[in-house]
Amino acid sequence: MKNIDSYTHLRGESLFVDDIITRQDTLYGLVFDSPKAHGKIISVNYANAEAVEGVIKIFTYKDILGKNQIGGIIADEPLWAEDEVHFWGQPIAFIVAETKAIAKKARALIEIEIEELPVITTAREAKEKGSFINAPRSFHLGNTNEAFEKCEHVFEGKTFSNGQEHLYLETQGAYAIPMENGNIKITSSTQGPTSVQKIVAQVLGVAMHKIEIDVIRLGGGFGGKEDQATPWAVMAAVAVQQLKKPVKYILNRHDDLRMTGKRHPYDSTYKIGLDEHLKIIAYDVEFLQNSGAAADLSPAIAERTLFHATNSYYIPNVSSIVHSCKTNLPPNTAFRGFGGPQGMFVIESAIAKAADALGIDKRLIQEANLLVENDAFSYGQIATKVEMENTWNTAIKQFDLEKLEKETAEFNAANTNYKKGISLMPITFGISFTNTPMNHARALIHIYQDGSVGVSTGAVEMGQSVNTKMLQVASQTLGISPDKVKLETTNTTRVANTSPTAASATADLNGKAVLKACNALKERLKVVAANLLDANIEHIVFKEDIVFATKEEIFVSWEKVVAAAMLKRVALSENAHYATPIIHFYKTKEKGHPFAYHVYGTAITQVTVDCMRGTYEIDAVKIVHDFGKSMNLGIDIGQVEGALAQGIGWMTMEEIAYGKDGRLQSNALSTYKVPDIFSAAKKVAIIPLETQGNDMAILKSKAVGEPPLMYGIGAYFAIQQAIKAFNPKHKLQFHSPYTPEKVLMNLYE
Ligand code: MTE
Ligand code: LUZ
Ligand code: MOS
Repeated sequence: MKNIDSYTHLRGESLFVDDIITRQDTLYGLVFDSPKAHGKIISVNYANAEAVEGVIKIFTYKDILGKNQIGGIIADEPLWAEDEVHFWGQPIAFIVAETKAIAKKARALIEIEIEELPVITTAREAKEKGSFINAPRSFHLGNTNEAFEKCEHVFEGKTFSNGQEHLYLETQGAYAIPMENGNIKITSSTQGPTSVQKIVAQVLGVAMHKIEIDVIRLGGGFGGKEDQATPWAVMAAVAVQQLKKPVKYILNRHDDLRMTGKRHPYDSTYKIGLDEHLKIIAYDVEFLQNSGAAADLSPAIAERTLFHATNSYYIPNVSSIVHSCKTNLPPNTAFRGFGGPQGMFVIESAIAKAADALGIDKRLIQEANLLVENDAFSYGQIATKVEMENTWNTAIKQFDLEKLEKETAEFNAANTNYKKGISLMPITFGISFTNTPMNHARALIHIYQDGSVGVSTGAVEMGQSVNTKMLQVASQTLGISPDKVKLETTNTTRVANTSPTAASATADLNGKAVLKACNALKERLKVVAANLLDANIEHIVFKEDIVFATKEEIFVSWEKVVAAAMLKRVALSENAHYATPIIHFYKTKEKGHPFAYHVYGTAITQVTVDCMRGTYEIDAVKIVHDFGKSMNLGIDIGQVEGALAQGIGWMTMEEIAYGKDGRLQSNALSTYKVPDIFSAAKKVAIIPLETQGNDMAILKSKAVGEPPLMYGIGAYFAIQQAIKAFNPKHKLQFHSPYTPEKVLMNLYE
């Protein structure tokens, strides 16, 4: 089944926030943000801006009737700066005008005087100065101190992985309209409708029920709209509360790039110990997360870094610590993988360093340590239904790694100016929000009296096709054709108290709620059908728009059963709740069973480096991925391909640059390069691993949104291999992204 949005997407008919009908009296908002990264606000002069014809009002923190506070996990972030600014791009005021052009003109006329304070842009510097968001977290397994003593080989090193811009096609934005009695309805481009509702209520000083959030779909989120879609909706709502007129605010690309946070850069230090059989006995790692100027989701992201610090390997002695370092950058935020990729880059670097020092293939160390059944993770969960070796061995066999390696060696022997590299990248990714209480969802299903069905859930469609999956669950469970089912918008008045669409768990959580609701409806309809067909309830089957009494060859149409149910006054609506069973986590011990299950996979990446220029091509990425029993292979393969491209971009070309003054230098698409069709892998082959699937996953079809991003890490190590082939004296560096400039330096140093 195709993505149900593909028809309207291709015709340009799909609706996003900026496409919905605006009321005639709509006003337009625009943020005035800090032109300095850190300082005391001495004065702001709004007089000239206010004098522009068509400017209605300029809002500042003084206009807030509730709390000037939007922090989700920690209350450390004002909506609008008060006396101090902490990052370049921090919102200070909100201009509301008759048109966008007027607001823009007014913004240029605001004068601000800031007494500058020292600016911190790197995590290392923040740590030296003791600037943190919160206390560090650490996980421990076994005893690393004792274990290192016994190791045959011990290696230490440092790594750096840079941030990443989400670059959702649809920029951030919201449209707020006044309803009666001070109620406000907001159409928002958010992954978290409930967070928007909650924070709007808090800032306005009103009850949550006065605020309705509606989400049609997002033009991409990638984590960038899990928390950071909120401020714009709140600002529009503050203006609506006081002006009683609709207010729209859609950020332009420059403003969005400058003001929003990105993937967290990490500075890390590791120590790895191996025995004579290449078994990793001990691993010690310190992560310095560059959190930016406020907590945002950083504490949760830091936690996931620890969960994935050992990637797909069993290591009996682990000691890991993460510091969320407070810097003067925009608060960094969720991004596909949520800290997991940053953790995995370090262990892969440690293994590469060890292999290089020992003069062996990295693959041998990887292979000797792959996770197997009943191995313990450092956080206490015991790995079960492990498919790690299965994906690894299948990839090696199906893609004939031996032949690929032979071809690479032959090519490198025959060419001086071009070198090829090859790498293997295993992934193991935990599915569930690491914060256990977030793992629940609801669905509300209406069967209308003509037999058509409307499905509402807490899931937000952002291109990942979750709506299509929800539709499949409903149509399969009710035994009706897909065109009888409609997916409604995501709305807080229909489905309340939702977790954000995140953690790759949306289809599982919301899908299980849809399944439950449909089964409950079916049970009621079975009684009606049994009555109509004069048959036994146990024999009633719903299939292809017909309700059968099996064995008896007696049947009636779905529509007739629904119509009969209506006459018999049977409830045709159902609201179901699903909460993931089993999972738990004890924060005081840092142990538990946080994940419903893990997703596994292996990627083989082949690259060719042009050793004159430092440029490179990704020749092929060959993947064996554990989809469980995929409910929609077209969609799931699309997710793998997209995540892979995004992961390769993060590792190779996307270079976020801030000046020492904290100003974003890569502030446009001319200075920030994302993968395009020319830099995409020339070939991508994806083999679904054959398994029985997992019952914790919706219809046994495993979560797929984030895990494949980490296949992109393989590109870094394949490029490194090619460099090494050209320059055997090269001292390996673990500093991503591997831009052509860096590759060139590495080839000749
Ligand atoms: N795919 C598209 N096309 N657009 C997106 O914004 N977000 C990713 C992933 N795939 C995203 C995407 C992220 S960060 C997550 S967490 C998951 O989708 C969320 O959706 P799911 O839980 O339904 O997988
Ligand atoms: N968001 C979140 C996430 O709040 N908790 C998580 O564990 C998570 N994991 C991945 C992506 N987003
Ligand atoms: Mo995804 S980073 O969980 O939005």
